[in-house]
Amino acid sequence: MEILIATHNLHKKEEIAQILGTKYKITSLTDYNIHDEIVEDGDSFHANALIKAKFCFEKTGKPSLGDDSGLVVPALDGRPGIFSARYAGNHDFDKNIAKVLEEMQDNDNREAYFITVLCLYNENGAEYFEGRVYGNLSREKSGKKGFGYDPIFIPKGYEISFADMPSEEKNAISHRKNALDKFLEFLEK
Ligand code: ITT
Repeated sequence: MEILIATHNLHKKEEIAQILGTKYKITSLTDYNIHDEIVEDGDSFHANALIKAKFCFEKTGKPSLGDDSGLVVPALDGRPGIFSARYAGNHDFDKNIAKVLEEMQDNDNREAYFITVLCLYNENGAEYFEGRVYGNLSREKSGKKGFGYDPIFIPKGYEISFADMPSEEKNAISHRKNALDKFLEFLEK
């Protein structure tokens, strides 16, 4: 069975493929030669996941899965949140991470979580699945694996960042894994 992911982010596609395993064929917008920029101007993760999934369904006619994710830092009133991809520079993760670390430099409350909201969109409308992983922000970057804010996020119960872990380890506990488990439960019902 094919699952079309409404994303241009190949890291996300790879993670989803690794989490779902070989039972599903995972495709994304690139496989359909769709390169349009999707304007994510929703005011929540749910709204943006819907925008992506609906766009993709309307373009391809195939059931589509949007993934809107981000890093939420309670000590920063929830930022970067829905602005995670463009907090300091558009998809510039050196700048985005530097901004978070700078804003947090005098803060000892380093709690943070990653969230993924998935939206499945097809002729029956939208279904949502949410996953989170809690942890703490480090004081400096560590690790080269993963993507985005992974080098500064240390999940609860660990001493290393997501970017220091083999992908199998991140993908066994991540926000994306937790959301995909709910999606699979729905699919297999
Ligand atoms: P699409 O919209 O095309 O799916 P995107 O990268 O713009 O790709 P988002 O809008 O969901 O994706 O942006 C969320 C940003 O949050 C993303 O650019 C990442 O840098 C960051 N992010 C999302 N998931 C992450 C993860 O698992 N680890 C680290 N950072 C993550």
